[in-house]
Amino acid sequence: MSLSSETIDEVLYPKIEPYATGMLPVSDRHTIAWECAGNPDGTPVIVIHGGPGGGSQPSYRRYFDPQKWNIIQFDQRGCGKSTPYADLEENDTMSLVSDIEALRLHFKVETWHVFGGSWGSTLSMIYGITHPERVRSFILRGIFMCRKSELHWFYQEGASHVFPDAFEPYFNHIPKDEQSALIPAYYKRLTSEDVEIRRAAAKEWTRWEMATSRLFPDPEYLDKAEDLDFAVAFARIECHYFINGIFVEDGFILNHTKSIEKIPTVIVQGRYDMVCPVKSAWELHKRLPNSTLHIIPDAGHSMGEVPIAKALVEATDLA
Ligand code: STX
Repeated sequence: MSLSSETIDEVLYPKIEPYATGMLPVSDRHTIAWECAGNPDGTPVIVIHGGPGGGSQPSYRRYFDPQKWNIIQFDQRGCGKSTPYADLEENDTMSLVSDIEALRLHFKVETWHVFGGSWGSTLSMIYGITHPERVRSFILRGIFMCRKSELHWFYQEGASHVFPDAFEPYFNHIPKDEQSALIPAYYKRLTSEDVEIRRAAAKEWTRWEMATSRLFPDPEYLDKAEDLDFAVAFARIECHYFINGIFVEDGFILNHTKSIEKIPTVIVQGRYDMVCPVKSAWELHKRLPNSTLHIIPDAGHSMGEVPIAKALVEATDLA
């Protein structure tokens, strides 16, 4: 269901296969899966997926003109095809930043465009703050700065006021005496020794996120939570990052916008984004004089929503 008369297939580029894939060892423990698609001599763009723990998807290539772009995708530590799967050791924000640099060096790229939504926007910006000279432009969606206030809004109380029906099973999965702190309660279960406890918690955690990601919930999207192999990595890795405050000080991104303020930035943000409310995009835009903010009036959080997809394709066409 959508307000738009166009379909997602009409606004995105056609499906393409990668022209190269591989695995890059980044530590004694972790190996990162990567894929390149489009034009090997095209303008390089690194695609940074969400979660953390969501993994990159073939559909993400479709936001780029394959003649123009050399599209580089990878799965962050512990998810997608990266190994070891769902592993939380040596899995932190600055390690992911150094993995992105390892990929850049591997592909002999001097500078590239950085494309990311949701947690992908968080990591894109932290990468840019750490290595500003490597970023030609940012194309960001569903801005998430992972502050305590944003985590509280989505995982404790806030989005619950708009989606009380979807919130109920997520909330009731946790016994009463732990309900005042849902992230720690889920963390305990997602890291339990008992695989059934882990899987049951992963399913509720993931369902909550999938049910709230779109203005018009999509049953196909909800099925992601039924895929427990996906859900276990997604929920465990997300919860691990969040309980650790993404391993940086609260407000890190807004405190460091000075280092990225010259980088051309396009922000695409759904007005009715319940996972990452538009306030964060607004605050970021105010701090980045070289940014353009597109608030999409008829969309939520997901890049799979037609009006969001359309705005993202316009941005990559113009970049
Ligand atoms: N997490 C937001 C996020 O980055 C708080 C995200 N939510 N769903 C996703 O990512 C996937 C599309 C990767 C499943």
